[in-house]
Amino acid sequence: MMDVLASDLYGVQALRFGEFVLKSGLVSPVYVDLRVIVSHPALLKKVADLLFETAKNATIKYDTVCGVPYTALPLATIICSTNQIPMLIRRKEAKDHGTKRLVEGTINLGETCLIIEDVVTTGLSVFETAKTLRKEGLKVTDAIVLLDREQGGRAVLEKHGIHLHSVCTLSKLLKILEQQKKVAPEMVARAEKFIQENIINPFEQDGIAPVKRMCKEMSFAARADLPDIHPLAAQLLRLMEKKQSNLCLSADVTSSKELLQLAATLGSSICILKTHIDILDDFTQQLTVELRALANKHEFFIFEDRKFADIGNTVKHQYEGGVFKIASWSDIVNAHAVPGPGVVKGLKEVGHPLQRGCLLIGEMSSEGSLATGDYTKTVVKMAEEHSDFVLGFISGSRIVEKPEFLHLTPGVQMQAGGDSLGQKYLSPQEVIANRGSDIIIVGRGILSASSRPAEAEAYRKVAWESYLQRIGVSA
Ligand code: S5P
Repeated sequence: MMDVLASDLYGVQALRFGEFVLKSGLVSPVYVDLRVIVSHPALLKKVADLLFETAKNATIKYDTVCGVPYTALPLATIICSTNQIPMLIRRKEAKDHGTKRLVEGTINLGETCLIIEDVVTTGLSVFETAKTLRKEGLKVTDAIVLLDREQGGRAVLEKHGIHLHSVCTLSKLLKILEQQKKVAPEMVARAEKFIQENIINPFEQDGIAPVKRMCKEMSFAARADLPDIHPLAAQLLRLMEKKQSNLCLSADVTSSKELLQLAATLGSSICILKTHIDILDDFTQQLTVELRALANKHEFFIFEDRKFADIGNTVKHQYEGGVFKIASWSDIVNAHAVPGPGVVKGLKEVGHPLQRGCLLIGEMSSEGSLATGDYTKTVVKMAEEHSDFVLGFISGSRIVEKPEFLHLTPGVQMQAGGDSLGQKYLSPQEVIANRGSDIIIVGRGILSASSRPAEAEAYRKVAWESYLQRIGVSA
């Protein structure tokens, strides 16, 4: 499907290669102009259908649709007319007299409007459309775009409460065109370099910096070979490739028997088994021996989700001793950065000699989490300073473009939504393909299924396919 789209867009010169002077004065090797598709009705319809499908797959709930003027207007029209959805039109012209409306169509206060856009670079046009719609009393939570140029728009929109869902990214289109031998590899490399080096932030004065992309999408196997990778991360990445699994099971059960049963029956589908050892009613050291044996047999890592958050000296004891003796059986632990670097130093004293690894909590999946913005940036800095022990993050999306670090994302279920205690869920596709995380962490999504092994396989498959899609390999 993407292959056809890429060659169609190339065929109508929506993508051109050479030397183009942009408005900013920069000389770009690639030029994207999707306005031309209005002259190609079959392609226009195809693009509209793809946008609608993307919204459907992301299970977004909305009442109306609004296209960002101008190219997305006909796209929104086709979507609304084909699927019988009410449409809104945002006026782009400045209001020249008091009565002129900024949004045309029936506005029902509190309804949700989905934004449609052809291409997102900085995110500014989508943001302005959302601002206008919100001023009119509408909710805007999501935007669908055909092409994400990956130059900062996604992060900017996220900051403003808008999830961006893209049909395709520019780097992926470039890869496909290279495979199709339509564009020379040197030109693709130049275009990719240009994208990566030119993140544009229209909100600079607001201090909202988008995530800067500094690396190409690499496979897990290639990342395992990076010279500075944590040895445990390298082992895990290789195991993920071998088992074709980027699924971590959150085994949140209260009996040892059930925990061991989960490890035995789901072990072959997962790369990590995550425990909350302190919720067990019947913990014994024998359990950890049996768990380790199952981890060796089925080849998965054990991650005790202890979320250490105290001064270095205390966490050292909590990690090494007490009833649980976590360091003796858990490959990976995690920690909050809130106490400062001492927490990592304390854990490292115990874990480093045992070749263990630690994940820092950069973001949380729960409603109202305080781990955002500058806090998250500080967490990244702390990880970089202790990369001999910290192998990655718990986060909702990729928070740093260093392929040595792993990103694990909790709050995942097939259907987006949440629970009554503030947990928020995103789909595996969204987390891996769009948000650039590496591993999904799934608990109740699997535990509450009638067949846990079948459900675990379903999650494994969709998360793995999303990873393949991200690195440009069709599943
Ligand atoms: O931000 C977070 C971090 C973690 S580790 N949000 C989370 O939900 N978790 C953990 O992931 C949480 O403690 C639980 O064990 C698991 C999610 O479980 P689920 O049943 O909601 O999938």
